[in-house]
Formats: sequence, structure tokens, C-alpha cells
Amino acid sequence: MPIITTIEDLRVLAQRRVPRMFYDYADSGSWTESTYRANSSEFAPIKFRQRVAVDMSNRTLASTMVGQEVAMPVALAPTGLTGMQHADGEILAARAAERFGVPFTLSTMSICSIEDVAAHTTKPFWFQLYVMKDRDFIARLIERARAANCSALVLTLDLQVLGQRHKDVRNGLSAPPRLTLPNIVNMATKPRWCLGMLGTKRRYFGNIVGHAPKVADMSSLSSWTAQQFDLTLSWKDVEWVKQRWGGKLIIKGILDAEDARLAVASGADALIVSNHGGRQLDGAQSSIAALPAIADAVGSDIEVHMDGGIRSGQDVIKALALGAKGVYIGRPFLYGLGALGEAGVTRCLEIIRTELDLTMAFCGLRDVRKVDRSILLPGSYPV
Ligand code: HOC
Repeated sequence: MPIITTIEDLRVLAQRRVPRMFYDYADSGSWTESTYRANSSEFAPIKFRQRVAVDMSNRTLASTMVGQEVAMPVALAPTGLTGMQHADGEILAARAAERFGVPFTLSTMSICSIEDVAAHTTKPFWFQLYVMKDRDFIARLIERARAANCSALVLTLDLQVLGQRHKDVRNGLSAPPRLTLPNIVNMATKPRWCLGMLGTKRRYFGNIVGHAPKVADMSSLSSWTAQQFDLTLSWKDVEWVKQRWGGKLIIKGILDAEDARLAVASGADALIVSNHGGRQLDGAQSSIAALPAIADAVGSDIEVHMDGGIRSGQDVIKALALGAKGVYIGRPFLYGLGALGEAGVTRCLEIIRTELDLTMAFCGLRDVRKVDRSILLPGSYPV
């Protein structure tokens, strides 16, 4: 068993174990991938203020996200095709998150269905929703999330059209995988993954099966999006979803202060500063750069969360310091899943927790809820 002490260790192992078309799907961005790269690289220049001789005993990472208790303010992000990183991936990740005490968010575009995940977990998880043209289908998904006891709905607003992802097109991405010669040759080098997939029946989009034609390749995935997703989406639809759902609503995909104010007006409980992991509008601002202005614009009117580029607990605490009440990790847990299944997701969460806790101590704090800009070196962070 290789020694795993960082998220990068998990990434390297996942890359070795997951077929290229699915590894690349997770670990890539759109167009030139400049926003994808900026999401993580723009954490580096942000510097901490190290403090000494302050009481650092009895530290706590416990907090809340949309009023729900969390063991640390970190949630698993909704990620498409998670069950292609590892057989039954969504179930395994949800179970790891549940045991750890952090929220798991199931994507509409998951392989395991809402019901699959509910049947294998004991605590409520969160469900992520897209607005498609067929409102009856959306209403049914909302009902299914309610019936599964989901405790928050994450409504994604930044994927009405699909960003161009060149690697997916080149790899001939499809789910289930298209058995071209290069794909078969590549898969032959991933025996664990293949055995897992042979042992499960969950190999297709569990939430939309029956509603969507089979996705033959990435170009049909983007034409499917163009066919199904509603290009006229407006804040009125957000209100419709809110009314229909009636529970905690989190708006995902906010990068602009004006949109953040509209999210407040829509009555949502939280917004997520996000550029969809650099997978949509390449050339958009990194999430960490966009965060402070959005947090300042909305004040305490709405809970501000963020995702994008987090690769360590140190990145988590920087995001908290710049105004996030909670942070989502996507690729880090996918690396864990691809590397070691459920144990890998747990390892990912342990790594993030240890890094977050130790960094908080170095900054002279004992309670994660007290983290604010004062732990950062003035001039080193975006405003
Ligand atoms: C057919 C629609 O969040 C991603 C995912 C989901 C993509 C949905 C595609 O790849 O960014």
C-alpha cells in the first residue's frame, strides 16, 4: 500500500487506477483550462500571519452549514459521473461523508440514483439540481429528493450550456465507456476498476435513466445538454424551485456581486461562489479571487460558500478567512475514490481535517467559527 499523506498522493494513485477517459473527465477544465488552473494556483500567494504563545488547546472544527451541524465546514461537492471513478462511487462517497460528519451532495448527473444512495446511508444527504426544459421532470426529481429525506437542495445555475472540454472529446468519453481499441487497451491496465464495474449494475445515469437517450459520446452529451437544459432560465425559475422544494436551498455558480445580490433576493439560504471547477467559462475569475467581493456585497444576508481549487486544509482555512462559511471539495474526494474507494474518500477527509486543524493552531485560533481575515497577511489576499 503506497504511503498517502497528501491529496496529491491520492491524485497520483487515482490516475494510475482509473481509466483515462474518466480520470481526465474529472481532472480537467474547459478550453485552455486557465480558470481550472487559476482556481488552485491563486491560493498560493495568500499568506498566513503566524502567531505564537497563544492558547491552542481544545481546538474545534465543528460548525454549521445552512443550519446543519458539520464536523468541519467542508462538504463533498456534486460531481457528475462519480460512479465512473469507482464502481458505486456515489454510495461509497456518501457513506464516507456520513461517517465523517460532513455533507455529501449527489449530482443530478450521478451514476447511482437518489434512491440508491438513500438505501445505503442512514443520514440525510444533499441533492444537486439543474433546471431543464421539462418542468414535470424537475418537479419529479424534487419529489424524489424529498422522499429520500435530502436535507438541502443545491441548484446549479452555471450549466445551461456546456463548456467545451477538449480532452473528453478526444477520449471519446461516454457512460458506459465506448469500447474502442484505445479504450480497451487502456482499461486492460486498470484491473481493479474493471472488476468493480463488472460487479455492479450501476453504470448509467441513475437519476435521468428513462428520461434521456443513452449518451453515446461527449458530443452527444453536449447535444443532450443543449436539447434538455432550459436556456431561458431566470430568477423566476429559482423562486419556482424554492417554492416547490420548501426546504434549504443553496444556489451554485455565483461569481458576480450583482448575481449574489439577486440570489439574496431569491430567498435562497446560501450561495456557492463557483465557476464549476473551471469546467464552464474558461477565462472567468478564480473562485478564491471572486469570494471576498461577493462576501462583502452580501454581508450576513445569505450564507456564502465556495468551491474550486481546494487541494488542502490550508486552502479551506484561506477560503473561510475570506468570507466562506463552508467550502466544497470535488476533485480531492474523487481522487480518493479512484485511488482507494470508500477508504480513499475517508483518507481525503482526514488529510483535509489535519491540515485545517494544524494551520488554525499556527494562526493562534481554537475555534474554526472564529476564522476571519485577521489570520491573513494584509496585502497578500484579493479584496
Ligand atoms: C449532460 C449534462 O457537473 C460536469 C458535471 C455535469 C455535467 C452535466 C452534463 O461535468 O461539469
